Amino acid sequence: MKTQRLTMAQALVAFLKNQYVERDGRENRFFAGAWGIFGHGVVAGLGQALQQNPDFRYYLCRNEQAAVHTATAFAKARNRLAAFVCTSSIGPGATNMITGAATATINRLPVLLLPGDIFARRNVAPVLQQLESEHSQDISVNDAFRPVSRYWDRINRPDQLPLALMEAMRVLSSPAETGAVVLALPQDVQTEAWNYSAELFEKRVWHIPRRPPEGALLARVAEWIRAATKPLLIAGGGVIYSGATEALDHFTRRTGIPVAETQAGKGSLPHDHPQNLGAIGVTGTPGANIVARGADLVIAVGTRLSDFTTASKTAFQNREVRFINVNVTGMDAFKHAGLPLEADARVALVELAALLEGDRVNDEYAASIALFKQRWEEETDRLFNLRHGPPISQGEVIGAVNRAARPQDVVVCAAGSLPGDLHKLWRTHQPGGYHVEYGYSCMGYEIAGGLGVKIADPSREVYVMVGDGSYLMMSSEIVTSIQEGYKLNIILLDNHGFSSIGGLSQSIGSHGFGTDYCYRRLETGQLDGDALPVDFALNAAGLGARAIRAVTREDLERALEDARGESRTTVIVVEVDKEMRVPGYESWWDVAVAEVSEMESVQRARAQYERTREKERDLHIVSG
Ligand SMILES: Cc1ncc(C[n+]2csc(CCOP(=O)(O)OP(=O)(O)O)c2C)c(N)n1
Ligand SMILES: [Mg+2]
Repeated sequence: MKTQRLTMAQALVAFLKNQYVERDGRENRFFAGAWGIFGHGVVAGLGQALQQNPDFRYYLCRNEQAAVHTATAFAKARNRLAAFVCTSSIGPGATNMITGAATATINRLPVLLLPGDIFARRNVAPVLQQLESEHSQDISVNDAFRPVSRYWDRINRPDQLPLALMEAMRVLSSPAETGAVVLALPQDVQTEAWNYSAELFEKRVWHIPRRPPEGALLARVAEWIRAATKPLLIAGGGVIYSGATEALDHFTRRTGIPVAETQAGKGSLPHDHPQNLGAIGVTGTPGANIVARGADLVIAVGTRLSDFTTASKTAFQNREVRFINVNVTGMDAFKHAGLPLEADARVALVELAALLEGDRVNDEYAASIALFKQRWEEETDRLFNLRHGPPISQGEVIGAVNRAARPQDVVVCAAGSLPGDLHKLWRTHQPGGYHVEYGYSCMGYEIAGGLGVKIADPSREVYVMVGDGSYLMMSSEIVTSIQEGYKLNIILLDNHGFSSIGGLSQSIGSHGFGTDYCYRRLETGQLDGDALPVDFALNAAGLGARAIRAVTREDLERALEDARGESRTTVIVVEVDKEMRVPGYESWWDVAVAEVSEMESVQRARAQYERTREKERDLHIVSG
């Protein structure tokens, strides 16, 4: 057998360089390189291996969590057909990646994490940053990755590597199983040499399957659709990842079945598509939510059916409603006691469209959809042109950014009040044009994620919309965007705290307690003093970005134009009125209110809460 004598870390990099994926006959290299921050746990092993493999690019980030977000956003923007590796030292560098791992796994996005780990040899323990345990030597902080990863392993001997790598690739390339994959690498083992079989380093192409639907089940699905009078299709992220957007367009035009989009599914159809009712659920449009309420059939395609989509299981009130779940993941296919059509979204939609030839929704239903769409256009225009303030309204800022962006450009967001407002208002033109991480809704994803989106396709302008809270949590990757020459347009909406959780706090009777960025006042002992004087423009300029302050809508429009002509990351800081919110429409979110309290406002909120909760439906089993 031909062998090659390499350190475990060198073998790992040599392997990663040669992994390819192929779908529909199109092939590409799977890993685009490695992100990381070196420390003693990785510098002599993986760090050395990366140095001698310059064709596997190493990217230095500012924060390990951010690097995982960048990698995750990259994979999302590439429809999971490419990914990054993220590495860290042992200890804090590793645990910094845990939040990123959870974000990737919850969003079903591939990322390979290679945290350094404590010595397998053990004789020098405890090493710097080692978590000691009284009951085992076989524990390190990297065990904390186990629940947030889809595959987890620790390479305690160099010869364990090949098997682990095959398992890692199996999971990363699987549409059904993908998420964060963690290979914990003890720092001594990384540097140990082994005679690896040369076969390990040959080019390997992983086929991405398009699972076809089972024939009998597909016929039943078609039967259910034909029998329905008020069907609604929910498009989730799976539609986009599977490249099923054209198939969806064809299916809905042919059948007239309206489509509602989840956060991950937004952009499945252009906003002005005749069957696109827009966002569904807690952050949905009136049309999508009213249609959902009365629907007798819900065809959920590529969606996890999270509480934001189902309005905490209050969205579907028709007593006869049934679910068909088209999904590659069994867990999702079986939700809501639905008919589980475990299949690739594109194949399923193409085959269904053929089976439903000639079958269309009735004229009355079609007319109601057109009317909902027209009214929603009017409502969006109203919110885009409020002419409130200054400080101007968040809806008006979204309108200005939406108008400034070209059809192929991308908006990126993750947490705060922006995702809900964007879900409702953003007019998406092309798949991938709307990139909002709302599985984990992780504050700090925005700028780091925007960088990943930009790397995935530098021809698209990236508009990162970020609240002051998220910006303060993680703006570090502005520096990385400048280092790498990837330009971001960052629009920072400053409302001096949390509009989102502040509003939620008011709705549960707590008056926004603890959600404003204000000085603590001696008189009250509370954070209810003047607003803190954070100068975001100065901060962004200090990190190397071009910074522009905007007060009025006209300022903002000019700034967006300036930013377009810029070659480096530009941060536009605009103050928005926290209380001038985009309303909710025909929906509800279950956030449990205190059952007993001395506060009357809380008691009132609780009474209201108990009434609304009665609408929750656990399962949708229809007898017969
Ligand atoms: C890491 C993390 N911590 C806490 C939360 C809970 N949370 C959701 S939105 C939010 C406030 C975000 O503030 P900002 O970015 O200013 O947006 P705004 O609510 O003002 O629109 C918080 C604390 C979260 N989603 N992520
Ligand atoms: Mg804010």
